[in-house]
Amino acid sequence: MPSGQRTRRRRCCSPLLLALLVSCVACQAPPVPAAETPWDGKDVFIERNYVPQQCPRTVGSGDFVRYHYHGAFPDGRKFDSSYDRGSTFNVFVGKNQLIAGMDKALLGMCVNERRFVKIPPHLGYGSEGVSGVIPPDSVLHFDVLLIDIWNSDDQVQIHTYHKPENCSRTVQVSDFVRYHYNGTFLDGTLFDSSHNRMRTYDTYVGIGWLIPGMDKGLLGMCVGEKRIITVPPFLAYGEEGDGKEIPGQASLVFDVALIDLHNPKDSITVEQQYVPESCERRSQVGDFLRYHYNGTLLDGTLFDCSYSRNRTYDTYIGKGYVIAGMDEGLLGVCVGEKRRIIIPPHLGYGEEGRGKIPGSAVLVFDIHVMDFHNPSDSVAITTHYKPSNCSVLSKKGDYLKYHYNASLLDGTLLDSTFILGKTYNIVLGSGQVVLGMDMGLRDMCVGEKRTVIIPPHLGYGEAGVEGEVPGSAVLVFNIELLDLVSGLPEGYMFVWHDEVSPNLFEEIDKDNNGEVLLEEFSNYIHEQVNSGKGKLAPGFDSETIVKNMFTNQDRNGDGKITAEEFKLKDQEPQGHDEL
Ligand SMILES: *[C@@H]1O[C@H](CO)[C@@H](O)[C@H](O)[C@H]1NC(C)=O
Ligand SMILES: *[C@@H]1O[C@H](CO)[C@@H](O)[C@H](O)[C@H]1NC(C)=O
Ligand SMILES: *[C@@H]1O[C@H](CO)[C@@H](O)[C@H](O)[C@H]1NC(C)=O
Ligand SMILES: *[C@@H]1O[C@H](CO)[C@@H](O)[C@H](O)[C@H]1NC(C)=O
Ligand SMILES: *[C@@H]1O[C@H](CO)[C@@H](O)[C@H](O)[C@H]1NC(C)=O
Ligand SMILES: *[C@@H]1O[C@H](CO)[C@@H](O)[C@H](O)[C@H]1NC(C)=O
Ligand SMILES: [Ca+2]
Repeated sequence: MPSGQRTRRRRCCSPLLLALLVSCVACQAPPVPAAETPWDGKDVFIERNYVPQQCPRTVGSGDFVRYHYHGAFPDGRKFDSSYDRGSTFNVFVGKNQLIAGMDKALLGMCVNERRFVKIPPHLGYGSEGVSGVIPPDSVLHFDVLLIDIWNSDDQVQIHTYHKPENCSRTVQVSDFVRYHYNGTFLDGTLFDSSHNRMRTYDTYVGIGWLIPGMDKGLLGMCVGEKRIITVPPFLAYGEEGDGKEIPGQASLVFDVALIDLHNPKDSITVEQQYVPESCERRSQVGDFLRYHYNGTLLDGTLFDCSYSRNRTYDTYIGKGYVIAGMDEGLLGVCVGEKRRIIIPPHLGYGEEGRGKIPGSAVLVFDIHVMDFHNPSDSVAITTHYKPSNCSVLSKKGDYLKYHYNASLLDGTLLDSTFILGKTYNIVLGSGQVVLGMDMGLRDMCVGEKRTVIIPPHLGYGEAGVEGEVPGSAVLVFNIELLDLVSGLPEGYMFVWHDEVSPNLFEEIDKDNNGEVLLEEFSNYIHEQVNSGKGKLAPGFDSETIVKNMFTNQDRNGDGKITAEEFKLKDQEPQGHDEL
């Protein structure tokens, strides 16, 4: 209904403008600026009431606009208003879809700009007017507020305003992303925000889960990047809008911060950060590992770390005790190694997440391996030095004096005779040391130096030693054997070097009263030892041994041994320890 009709000029004037004119004349003001010269009614009159500071784009011919307007006659009577309908007027500019005056009036406008416009009848509805609404030859006043502009040639516009230092991976088609966003219209009105829901928006990219503009606008983004993605309505919700917050033909502006990124085809990524020079053994399925870790999300948020608990995380690997990605990432490590293991959610905590870990989150574990062993491990012995005449080897019952330094696999010193300044002395095979140590001290000769590695099941077990040895820790002993006193045959605490006297009882029973008291017995045994005829088991308190021997012979417990009670070991029905 645009009108090209020429009509009589100068039909009416705005009362407001007349008033201005009068007042200016009255006050003898300097020459009035061009905009304030009286309107001759030949062309559209435009007054820019508000122009926003930011104006990235102005209306051109062929653009599609959404605007609000209030239309009135010069006397102030309203003839139409978009506000009354509660929705913007949506139309192409410069395509004769508007009255000529409005097509002109909108040109050059910014979003959020407000214009007061006067349209003469020949650029409005002419001498015909609009039946019942606009009388013939009406000048029309419009108060116009521009809400939205786009053009059918528009593409998705991407403006990156923050890019992280490191960007090793960017969003590709079929990736899964988690991001925060604020969605606004071009005029700045917020229509949606992930922050209101207190969680990221999680979706696949490029496969039609999103509006086409977002499917495209997220491509090439890296975690930590922030972008403004401006989407014209034909790549968003189109003519209909979404039926809720988003009206038809609305351009959308998404302020997006990418938090997380993976592809469902991803496996874990392992970045070795430190591998010790000597690495004789690498972890395998079934090994038991102790490690420290920091667990973060891709955006750097720490969700868990072992350090805060002051103890390592201990687990079997490759057996499903930990998340699949960790089970895999912990294979092939050396003791002392540091690695970063990046785990996609399908190998982590999945769509559900857990605790501080959001659903579908990629996990980054920085791990430091303290030690590992296998439950089938025995003691590992490495001999560093062996004397040339190594003929006497340690065996069960021998009394040993040795020096040692004990440490963990990571080198932490636990204990040392070097610090104590004296040897450690034990009877081998008597349960005075942990089983692994007992094994590690066998078949050793004086002067020999060894390293003995003891797995926890042959050491201090899962419990460890409070404040000294961590639970499930592998122990490393460096040992030097200094002295060895051969023990007695198994089961004996005292032996004769020569034949045993046939009248043994009578020899012991010095006063010949037919009874042997402890004192008599003790004197006799010590005499044998001192004269080199007999030998007590080394490494034990001799008084204790003698007392035990006496008690064993004093079968009725009356404190005396009689000839009937007295027996040698080979006469015993089943092994007593003595004689
Ligand atoms: C970026 O990567 C380099 C090399 O991988 C690393 O040294 C640096 O710390 C990284 N910077 C950030 C901010 O992560
Ligand atoms: C969205 O708005 C919130 C709250 O105003 C702000 O903290 C955040 O940085 C904005 N941008 C994104 C991408 O979330
Ligand atoms: C960890 O150890 C440090 C220093 O030994 C101590 O201050 C802290 O309280 C401990 N934390 C826990 C959780 O045991
Ligand atoms: C974990 O973080 C702490 C503190 O930043 C750091 O000292 C430690 O080396 C980190 N551990 C690993 C395995 O990266
Ligand atoms: C043999 O070893 C013993 C210690 O076990 C040592 O006292 C002796 O000197 C050695 N003899 C020779 C010939 O090396
Ligand atoms: C223990 O460590 C000390 C100091 O490093 C060293 O001198 C000594 O030879 C070590 N002892 C053994 C048995 O390895
Ligand atoms: Ca008796």
